[in-house]
Amino acid sequence: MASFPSHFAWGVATASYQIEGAVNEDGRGESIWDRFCRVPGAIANGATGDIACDHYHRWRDDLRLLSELGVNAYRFSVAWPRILPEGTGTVNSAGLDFYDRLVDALLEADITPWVTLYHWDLPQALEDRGGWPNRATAEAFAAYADLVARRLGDRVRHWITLNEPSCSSLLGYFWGIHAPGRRSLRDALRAAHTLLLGHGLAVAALRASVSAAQIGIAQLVIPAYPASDRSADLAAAHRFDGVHNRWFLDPIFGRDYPGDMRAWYRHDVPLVPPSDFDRIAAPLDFLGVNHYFPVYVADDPTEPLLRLRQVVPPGAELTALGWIVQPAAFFDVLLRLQREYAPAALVVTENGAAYADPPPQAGRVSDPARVRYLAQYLAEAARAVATGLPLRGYFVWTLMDNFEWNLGYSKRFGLYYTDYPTQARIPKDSSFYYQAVVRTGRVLSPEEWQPPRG
Ligand code: IFM
Repeated sequence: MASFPSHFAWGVATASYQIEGAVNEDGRGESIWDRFCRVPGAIANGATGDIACDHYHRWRDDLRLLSELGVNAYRFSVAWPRILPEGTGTVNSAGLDFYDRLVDALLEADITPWVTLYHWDLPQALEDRGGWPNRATAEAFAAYADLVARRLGDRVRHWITLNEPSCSSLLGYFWGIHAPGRRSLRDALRAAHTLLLGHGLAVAALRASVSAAQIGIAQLVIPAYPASDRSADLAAAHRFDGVHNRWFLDPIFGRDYPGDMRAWYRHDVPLVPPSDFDRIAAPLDFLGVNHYFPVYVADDPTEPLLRLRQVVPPGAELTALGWIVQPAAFFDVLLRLQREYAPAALVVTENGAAYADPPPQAGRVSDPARVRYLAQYLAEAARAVATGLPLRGYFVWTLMDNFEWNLGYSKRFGLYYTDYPTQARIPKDSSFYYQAVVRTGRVLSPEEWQPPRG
């Protein structure tokens, strides 16, 4: 049985827009997701985050779930439009009060808060001024980070600046399937740069007001394997890696944007002052890794911009999102990050899976596929620890089923089942499994582990 060090951070993760609801309460401003959800056809079944899991009102109950799980860490995000409804300027103190209470209650329950400053809910007012492609948004983000740090920094030591800047820029500004729904490579690359610059400026702001801060960024890492050993496929896989991973990781670790991708993107790469790269590379205490699946990539001359396509190997096991289940790829990611970037520490800030869970029966949900997924991925995390990688924590995505962005409520990732009409949270077997792992600090094989009765 694989084991973890005793000081390991065991947690679950959530994000403001995905769970809070209460979008018009207590002075919260509009976010790009509020606006995007109103675009016909943008979100599955026309869903919105207006109510989501109603966590804004039910957070005390949700904290009880954390205690039930026995986790010692909880990663949540602060909604920028609750704090600064216009993105800059007037502060909405009711917004800060909400997170203030949440932090106090977590500490009382002996759960360490890990605060993400940006998990995709940009104030719409900033999008109206150009959004992330506008360089001024980096300064606005740093000012917001400073504000939150001054309010919570006496109690919160663990900070994550951005969640998955690759998604904010590529899905939001290039493919247009996430808010704000724009489709321009040039804008996406500008957005990526402003996000990274904002990250660097926010790190400086956090260091200035939080003593002994532990600061990181949560990067989505998607390992890309070639679909065949043809050299064109090898190059396509490397290109996918450049688009999704290296473009966002290299500058964080003191490098320029990768040269092969600069050459590929050519005139779409923004011209920026070289000093930006010094700011972006502000030293971090850990690299947050969000990992879910690998991809297999083939060269595709018919695809105009990136000249590649993903293929699914025959017989591959898939989650409800069609994501390939390949636990060994998780170990590869952790090993590679350590070898190529040597971060001070690694923390898995998200890992988990969506499955078509059956409806609850007798107050329980049976989700053997998720139990298996977690067991296999946790075993790889344990292998990373045993190999000597500085892995310091692991957060399951996610506490309870919630608003899965453009997929609305159609996909369930939670350890708890959210019954949206009643807002009941119903434990899935995976919640009991994770509880057992957290309690013992060991990865139990699904075969030897039985869900508790009744
Ligand atoms: O739900 C998302 C989360 O907001 C960011 N990382 C991936 C998760 C699953 O898609």
